[in-house]
Amino acid sequence: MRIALALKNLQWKSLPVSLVLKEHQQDKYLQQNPQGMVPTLVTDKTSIHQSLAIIEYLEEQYPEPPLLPSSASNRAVVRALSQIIACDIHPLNNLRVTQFLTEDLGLSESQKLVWYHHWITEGFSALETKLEKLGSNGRYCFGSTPTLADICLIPQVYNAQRFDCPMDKYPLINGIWAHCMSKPEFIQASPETQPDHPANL
Ligand SMILES: N[C@@H](CCC(=O)N[C@@H](CS)C(=O)NCC(=O)O)C(=O)O
Repeated sequence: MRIALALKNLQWKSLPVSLVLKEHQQDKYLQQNPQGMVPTLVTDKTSIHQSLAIIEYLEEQYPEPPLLPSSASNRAVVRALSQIIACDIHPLNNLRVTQFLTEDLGLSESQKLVWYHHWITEGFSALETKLEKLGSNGRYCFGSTPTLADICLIPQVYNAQRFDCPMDKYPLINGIWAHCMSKPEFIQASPETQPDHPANL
């Protein structure tokens, strides 16, 4: 969501919700988002959760610069790349899932990492092959400008690096990461530049 807001050059205010302090599970936030997950976008007209829904809303409300291609078939390609990440990788490695593995099912930290790496490897391998087939230029997932797919990919690479996932088999994904992370919109959306990041408190 932060990357989309930055790419569209929109003004917004951060209201941090700490996952570490479990603020996302407290009544105040649950009233805003009963699912208890971040992010939530609150505007003067509406309150929206689910990142893909938020970004599609921003795309419709603020079409420039576009985050989806102009043809229906290419839009479907970009949405498919995005959903590999947002629907099939990220949910499996989310905090509540990994906490369930360790706290409820009794897995060790190293077993949790095996799980984490497995789903990243599976998803990124498929994504890398798909990018190859699409003729990705290794700068963005699709075409020559950032799209919804890059917006989904960059935070997932960040997570993979954070959990020491082997990344050497994905030259295109690594190239896209390096290129996007040289852009101010991606840098200003990164966790390290947020006001509630531990380094900034
Ligand atoms: N499908 C949701 C997932 C949101 C999500 O997983 N948010 C994470 C942080 S990146 C979260 O709130 N996790 C809390 C938890 O797992 O308990 C979306 O795309 O917005």
